[in-house]
This record gives sequence, structure tokens and C-alpha cells, in this order.
Amino acid sequence: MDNGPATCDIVIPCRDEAAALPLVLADVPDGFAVVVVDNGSTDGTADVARSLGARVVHETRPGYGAAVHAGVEAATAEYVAVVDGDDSMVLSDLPPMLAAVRDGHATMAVGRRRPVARGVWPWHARAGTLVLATWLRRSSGFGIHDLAPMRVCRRDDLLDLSIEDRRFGYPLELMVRASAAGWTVVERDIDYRPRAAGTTSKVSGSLRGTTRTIKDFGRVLRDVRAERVR
Ligand SMILES: Nc1nc2c(ncn2[C@@H]2O[C@H](COP(=O)(O)OP(=O)(O)OP(=O)(O)O)[C@@H](O)[C@H]2O)c(=O)[nH]1
Ligand SMILES: [Mg+2]
Repeated sequence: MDNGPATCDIVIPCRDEAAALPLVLADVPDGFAVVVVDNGSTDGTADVARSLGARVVHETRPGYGAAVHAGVEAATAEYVAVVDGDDSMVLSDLPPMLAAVRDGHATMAVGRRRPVARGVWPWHARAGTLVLATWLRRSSGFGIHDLAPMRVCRRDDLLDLSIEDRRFGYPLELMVRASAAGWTVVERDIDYRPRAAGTTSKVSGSLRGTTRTIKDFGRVLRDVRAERVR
């Protein structure tokens, strides 16, 4: 890892990702630093993250949104990236995304998952993503085909959106608010790989997880309709 001040902090929400982190953090690009947000891990995630040179933040409230928000608040660099900690995504996809934002091509760069192997993206998760991304594309005008699984933007811009969801509707609320705030978004293809061996799915990898995620998305959509998210 580069020792100079980082341009971009990579926020990694982690629940029990000790087996994945050595793979995820094997190659942190120059100019990036890592903030691992641990909430409720029981497998030594925090110790592994620290031993690999990451800063560790603890969040007591469970949920993807709670972890991401804590990481963004704790970040100190001008730009923040958010990436999953299960080794399904690679950090080497981040520098071109950061460059797109720094060079003024868009307020935020988001990833579009391209599976590198069969079976990586279960049909139920993929179908849910397709429906929501299509709705978002039509309602926001963003040229997107995925739900911002990996993203980069200026930290201050993100905090200014005042996203409230602390569970799994966070990325959807982010996109709705970004659209209302007049952001521009570019989407870039990113590798989507099998999650690391020895780790388990928390969100959409199971039918139960997808159902829970859809419920959280439904809440965000109800709020959008009631004009509470504007
Ligand atoms: N801190 C924290 N992280 C979480 C929580 N739930 C999920 N995560 C992390 O959020 C990221 C995404 O979770 P995943 O379980 O990979 O979700 P997914 O990619 O939809 O599902 P898979 O297809 O099974 O990988 C991972 O890095 C998880 O460790 C949580 O409650 N707290
Ligand atoms: Mg995953």
C-alpha cells in the first residue's frame, strides 16, 4: 500500500468476511486506503483487516446501510468508494472509476456486474436487480443496468444526500436521491466473481436474502411515492 495521503478511501462493509479479506486486500491500488466496517462479526474480521493494513471502524447497528454510512463518515479522503468484502469484486476496477469522477465525467461512477463464471449471480437476485435497474433508468434518466454494487464519488457529495436507509435499500435510496439532486452517473463494467470460499451470503445470495432485500427496496419505493425521498 502507498504511504502518501489517500485520494480515495475504500469503504468495505463486512460481516464475517475474515476468510475473504486477505484476497480482497491483496492488491490495494496506489492512492487508495481501506476502511473496513465491522458489525457483529464473530470470525475475527476486524483483526484480519487490521493485520492487512486497513483501518477498522465498528458499527453496532446491523445492516448494509448502517455499515456503509459509518464507513463514509469515518473516511477522510476527498473521494470514497464502496465495495463488497466477499471477494466478488476486484479493487483494480476502481482506478478507472475514480478517474471518471475526478476528470469531471460524472458526479458518481457505478459498476455494472459482469459475471466471470456461471452460477455467480443467482437468478432471483439477477431478476430483482433487472426490474429495479429498469425502473431506476426510466425514472432517473441514468444510463444504468445495475444497482450501483460498487461506486465512487466525492465524500462530501455523498454525505449531502442525507441517505436514511440503514439496511439493504441503501443503494436504491442513493440512486433516487442522486437523481433528485441532479447528479450525473457513469456506469462501468466490473468483474463479478464467486464469493470467497469459507464465507456465507448475507444479502441476495439466498432466496431468503433476496426476499429481505426486496422488502427493504419496497420501503424505499413507498417513501419515494410518498415524496419523503426527494
Ligand atoms: N458491516 C456489515 N456488513 C454487511 C452486513 N450485511 C452484509 N454485509 C456486507 O455487505 C457486503 C455484501 O453482502 P453479500 O452477502 O456479499 O451480499 P450479496 O453480494 O448480495 O450476496 P452474495 O451474492 O451471496 O454475495 C459484504 O461485504 C457483506 O459482508 C451487515 O449487516 N453489516
Ligand atoms: Mg456478495
